[in-house]
Amino acid sequence: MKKQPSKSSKAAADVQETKAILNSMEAHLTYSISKYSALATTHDWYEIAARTARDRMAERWMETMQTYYRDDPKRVYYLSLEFLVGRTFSNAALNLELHGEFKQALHELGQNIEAVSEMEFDAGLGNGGLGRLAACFLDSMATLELPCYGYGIRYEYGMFHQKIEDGQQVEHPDNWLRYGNPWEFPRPEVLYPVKFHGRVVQFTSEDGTLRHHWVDTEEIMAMAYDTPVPGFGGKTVNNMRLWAAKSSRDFDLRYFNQGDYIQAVADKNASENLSKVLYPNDSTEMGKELRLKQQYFFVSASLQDILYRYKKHHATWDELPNKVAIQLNDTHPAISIAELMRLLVDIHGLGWDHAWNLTTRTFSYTNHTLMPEALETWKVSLFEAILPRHLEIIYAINFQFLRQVMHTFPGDNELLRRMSLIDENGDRRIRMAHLAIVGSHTVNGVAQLHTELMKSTIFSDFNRLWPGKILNMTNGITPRRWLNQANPALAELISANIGTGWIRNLDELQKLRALAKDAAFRKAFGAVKRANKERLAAMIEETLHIRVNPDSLFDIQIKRIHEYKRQLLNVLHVITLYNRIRQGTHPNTAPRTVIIGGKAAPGYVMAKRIIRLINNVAEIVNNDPLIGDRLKLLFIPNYNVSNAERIVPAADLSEQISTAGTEASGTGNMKLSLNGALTIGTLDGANIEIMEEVGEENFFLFGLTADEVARLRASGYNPWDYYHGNTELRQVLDMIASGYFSPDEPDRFQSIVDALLCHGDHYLLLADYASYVACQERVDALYCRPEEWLQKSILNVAGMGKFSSDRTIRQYAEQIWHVGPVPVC
Ligand code: 26V
Repeated sequence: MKKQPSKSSKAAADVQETKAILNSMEAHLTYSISKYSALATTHDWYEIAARTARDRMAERWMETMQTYYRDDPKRVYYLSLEFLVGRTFSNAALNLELHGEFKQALHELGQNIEAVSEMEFDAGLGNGGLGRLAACFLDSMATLELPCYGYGIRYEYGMFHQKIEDGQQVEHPDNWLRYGNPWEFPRPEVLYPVKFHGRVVQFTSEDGTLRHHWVDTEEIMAMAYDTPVPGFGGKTVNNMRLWAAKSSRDFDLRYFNQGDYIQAVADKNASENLSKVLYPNDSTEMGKELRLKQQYFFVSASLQDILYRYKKHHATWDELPNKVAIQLNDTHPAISIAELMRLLVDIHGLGWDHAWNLTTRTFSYTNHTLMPEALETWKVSLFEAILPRHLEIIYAINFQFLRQVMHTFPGDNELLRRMSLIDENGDRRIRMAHLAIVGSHTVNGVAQLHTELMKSTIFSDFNRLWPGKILNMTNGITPRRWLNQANPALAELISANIGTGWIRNLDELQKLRALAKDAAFRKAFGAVKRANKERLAAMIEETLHIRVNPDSLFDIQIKRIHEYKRQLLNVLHVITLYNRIRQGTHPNTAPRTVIIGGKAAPGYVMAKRIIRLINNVAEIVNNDPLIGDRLKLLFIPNYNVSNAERIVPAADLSEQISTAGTEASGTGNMKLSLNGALTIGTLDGANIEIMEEVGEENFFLFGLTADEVARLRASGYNPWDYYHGNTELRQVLDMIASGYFSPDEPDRFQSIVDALLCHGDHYLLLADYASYVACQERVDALYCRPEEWLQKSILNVAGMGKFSSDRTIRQYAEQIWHVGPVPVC
C-alpha cells in the first residue's frame, strides 16, 4: 500500500487560509449576527460559517456570470420542478477545497464542524431520484465548466418530514426556511408577470395575418432567488434560479385604493400559495389545478428570463437554437413547448412554421418512468380553464403532427389515435409525454434497458416515426457529494493510495483493482467500513433507541416506498429468516441488520401499509429473545439527502430488488456501490450496467428478467402456484394474514396478502421469492468469508467510474446540447 500526501487531505489545513476564514467568521459574528461569541448558538456558528463560505464563492460566481455575458456561449437551461439539493455547507467547503481550513478555524473558535454542519436544514425541494439527479447534474455542469443554469420553484415547504407514530407514517410540514437561507440571494428586481385563466380573442393584423390576444387574465408575479452552484475547485460557479410567487397586488396600488383593504391583502396570500409547497407524489398523476399552475408559473417565468437574456445579444430569433438548449426534466415543464410557441408567435410576431422550427431545435426531453400511472396527462377541461391559449396551440401542434403521421403511415387510424397529443378515450386528456416528444429534437431514457423499453413499448410508435430520436443517457451521481463528502474516511484512504484525481475523473478508481489483492489495503478499507457502521449504529441508538451490532451485515434498502420497488419482498425475506432462526433451520451464519428507509406519498395507501408492516414486524423480531442479536429490522424515519449521507457509507449490502422492467435507472444503487456495498439486485435499470462494470462475480443477481416478466404476465401468472409450491413462502404469508405481527388488530395486513394472492401480485413478488431467498443465502455465506467480501467490496468501488454524473453530463453536452466548457478567467 502506497502512502502519498494528498492535496485534499483534510488534516493539512493551509495556515494562511485558516486565518483568513477565522477573521471572516469573526467579522460575521459581529456584523451579521451581532452577538458576543459566548452567546452564539451552534446555529449562529452555522450561519457564520455558511456566510463565510458564501463570500468565498461570490467573486467566482460574478466572474462566471460576467464571462458568460461577455462571451455569449450557447447556454443550457435545465428546467426541473425538483432540485433535491440537501445541505450546502460541507459541499461548498469541499468544492472550494477549504474543508480542512473551515474545520480548523471552527475548532479554534471552540466549534466542531460536524455539529455545526448538522444545524443546516436540507433543501428538500424534490421527491426522490428525479430531483436528486437534477442536483447531481448541477454539480457536474459546474465542475465541467459548462454554461448551465438550473430553473425551478422555491417551495416554502419542501418534502414533508416523516415521523413514525404507532408504526405509521405521519407527515409534518417541512418549514425549511424558518431560520432563513444563507445560500440564496433574493432578486426583487428580477420579476416577471405570469398570466392565468382569461380568454383568447382573435383579430386580423395590419398585414392581414390572424393574431391572438390572451385577455382578461389573472396575474401572479414570479420573483427570482439565486443560489450559487460551485464546481469542484471553485473556478466555475453557476446559478440555480428558483421562482417564488408574489402577488401582483403588491405592484398594483389600485387594488388597495378600491376600498376593501382586508380582502386585497387576503387575495395576495392566495396567489402566493402557488409556490408554497412541493407535491409529495412521484408515482401517480393527480391532475390538481395547483400543480398545473405551478408548472406553468415556473415555465413562463423561466422562458421570459431566457428570452430576455438571449435578446441582450441578438436582434432576431434565428440564432435561438444555437444559443439556447432547454432540457425538460420529465414532462413536468413540457408546457414550455406551447409557451415558447406563444411567445414567438403571439408576442414577437413570428410565423407559425418559423417558430415551430426554432422551438423543436431548442428543446430536449428526459423520460424518467415507464409506469403508465406516472405519465402525466391533463384533463382538457381543466387545462382550458387555466391556459386557454396554450390549449389552442397544442391543438394546432397536434393537427400538424397528425398530418405528418398520416403522410408517413397512410390509412392507419388506430395509429393516429395512439399517437395523438389528445387522449380521446373517456374524458379528453392532454398527453404531456407526447407533447414533449413532438416538440423536442431529442428524447432520452436514463439507463440502457429503460431506453430500449421506451423504444419498444410506450414510445414505439414515435421510435418508428423518428428512428434515432430516442437516445440513452445512463444516469450518474456526483462523486463530490457521494464519496468525498459523505465518506471522508474512504475518500482519504483512496486519495492516499491513488491520488485525488478520482474526484474529477472517477474512472481513476480502476486503480483500486490491484489494491483489492493487497491485504494491508483491505484491512484499512475494512476499518473504514467498520467505523462508518459504528457511526450509523450510534445514530440509530440515538434516534430509535435500538442497539445494533456493527459486526452484523448491514443490509440496506433506502428509496421511496413503492410497490414496484418491492420493499415488501425484503420483508418477506426478513420473516423467512425469523422463522428459520426460530425453527433452528437457519445455518449459523452472519447476524444481519436489515435497514429500510423511505417516504410514501401521503395518499398512497398501500405504501403506507407497507411501512406499518415493516414497523410491526420489527417490533416482533427485535423483541424476540429466541432471535437475540442474530436479526434486527429497523425502519429509519425521514429518509432524506443528509440521512443518506450517513447511511450509504455504512452499507454492506444494497437492496435493488425492483421487478425487472420497472425501475428506470435507480441512482441509490450507484451511491451504495460507490461506497463499497455489494448489490443484491434484479436485472433492472442501471443495475444491469453496474453489474457489467463491477463484474458478475461481484454482484448478487436474482430474479426474472424484464422479458421473462413480460412473458409470465402475458401467459397468465398465478401467484397461488407459488404459494402452494413453497412451504416457507406459505408460512410467511399466512403469518402476515393471521395477524402474527399485529395481534391487536389481526386483519390489519390482510389487504397486503390479498394484493399478492387475490389481486394478481402485479409486481411478481411471489415469482421472485425463491430466487431472492436463495440469493440471500449466498450473501450470508460470503459475509462469513470477510476477506473475500472485502475484496468484492473494493472491486465494486473500483468499477464505479462510469457512474459519475460527469460522464452523463459530458454525453448530454456532446450528443444533445452541443455545448462545450467555458473556462472562467
Ligand atoms: C412523477 C409525478 C407524477 C405526478 C405528481 C408529481 C410527480 C413528481 C415526480 C414524478 C416523477 C417520477 C419519476 C421519477 O422520479 N423517476 C425516477 O427517476 C430517477 C432519475 O432518472 C431514476 O433513477 C429512477 O429509477 C426513477 O424512478
